[in-house]
Amino acid sequence: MAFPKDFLWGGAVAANQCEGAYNEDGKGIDIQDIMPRGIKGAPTAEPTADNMKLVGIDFYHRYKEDVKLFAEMGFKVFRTSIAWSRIYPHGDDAEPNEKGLQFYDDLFDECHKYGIEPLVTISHYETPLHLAKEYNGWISHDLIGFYERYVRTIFARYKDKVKYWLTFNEINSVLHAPLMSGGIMTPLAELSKSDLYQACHHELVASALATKIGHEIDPQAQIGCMVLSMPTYPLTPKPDDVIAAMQANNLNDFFGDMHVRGVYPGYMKRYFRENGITIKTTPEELALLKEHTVDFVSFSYYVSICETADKSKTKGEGNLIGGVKNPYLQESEWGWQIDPQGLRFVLNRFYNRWQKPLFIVENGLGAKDELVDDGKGGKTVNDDYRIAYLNDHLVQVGEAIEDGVPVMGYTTWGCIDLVSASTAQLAKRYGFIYVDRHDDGSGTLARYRKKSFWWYKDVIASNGESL
Ligand code: BGP
Repeated sequence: MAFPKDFLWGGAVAANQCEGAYNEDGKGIDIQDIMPRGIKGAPTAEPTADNMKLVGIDFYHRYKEDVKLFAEMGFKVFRTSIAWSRIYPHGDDAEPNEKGLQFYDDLFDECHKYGIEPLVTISHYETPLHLAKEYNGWISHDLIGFYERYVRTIFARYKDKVKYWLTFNEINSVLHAPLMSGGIMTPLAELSKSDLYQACHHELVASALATKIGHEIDPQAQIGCMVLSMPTYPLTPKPDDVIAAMQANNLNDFFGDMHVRGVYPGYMKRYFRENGITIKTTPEELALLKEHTVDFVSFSYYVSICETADKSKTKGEGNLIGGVKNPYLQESEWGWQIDPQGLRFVLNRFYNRWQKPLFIVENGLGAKDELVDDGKGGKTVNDDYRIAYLNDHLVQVGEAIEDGVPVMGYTTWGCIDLVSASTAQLAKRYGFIYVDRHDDGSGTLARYRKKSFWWYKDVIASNGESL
């Protein structure tokens, strides 16, 4: 497998899913602190003890041990997010919280100690709760100004420590999970498409603004967008199905189109027209979008789906966006269909469409793991299923590179076990490192290397030759 010499191998997490310490050192409450059931359950009025994210895996206090383990695997890059509410506890505060800023200084220093480059998501489903309650999240135009203040602070503070930035995690997910993704308190069923696309417009403008500000503060900064990739196949070769799949792909690729080309595409104007969607934009915002496009496109990839014009077909599960099931694919314990070749397909498609370097910043298998004796006096997880999943996907990344696609790097999702976003459970594990913590609140929080830990170490050491 011909991976480039400077390929960025690593792993990814998000602050809210691993840090814990939800109210320490001046952190404000964010929307994850009131979502104990993930995207499927109603939010609570206050943080409740059954919310696994309040403690997470205690990364806030144990990051040194964890970064050391990442270094042992040979990580070149570590993706995490900055929790907005550690920096601006309410989101609209006049001054940032120094203790929150210091935490990320220390974390990034720890990464650099081992030659690990941080890859930072500016906003990963972590809108400060106050912005959700007072402004209804990204529905409000005011959020652009609060986000601007936040990004100015972090770009200025970390410009010598962070080279790679992502503006919004899975920006397209606001259409499907408005509270989690956009801090929008109005339930999805009560939101009009105009509301949702207005929120998208605000995030897209904020993203362009972040790209502008980031480049002004540090001309060397590499700033990317992050989209939830959802390659959609026609269920049959029937032309009606092919067009249905094309339309589904367009609606998803709209977010990448906006970040790369900076203009509302014709297919989107038609979609707005035919669905009675109206949004407010200003000439200044449209100019900003056009002028400040991204340096690279990053994306998550877990599943592909099918689309058909036949509305009687039932939909399966997927990360946030379900789709019609593909009869040729197996699925995970959570019903997510497994399609390694879909990753080669989407890499080719995105590159052909955007001609930008691509970064796979999430891919992995959520599974129930069993901690067993390793026969040497310690404990491990024999996660051959995870190794098979990741190996098959990386082989397809290698194929895409052979196809001529410039791939900057690959960070597996949840390189250490963490709290799942959709289910809010720890039982759905992704890591190379097992964390002894369970959904009933028990566990010592001790860390154990899984079999996949050694496998990934070999992959990185051989730059993909071992695949
Ligand atoms: C993506 C999110 C992540 C992550 C991942 C896996 O949609 O960006 O935050 O959690 O999906 O999903 P889950 O945790 O629901 O298995």
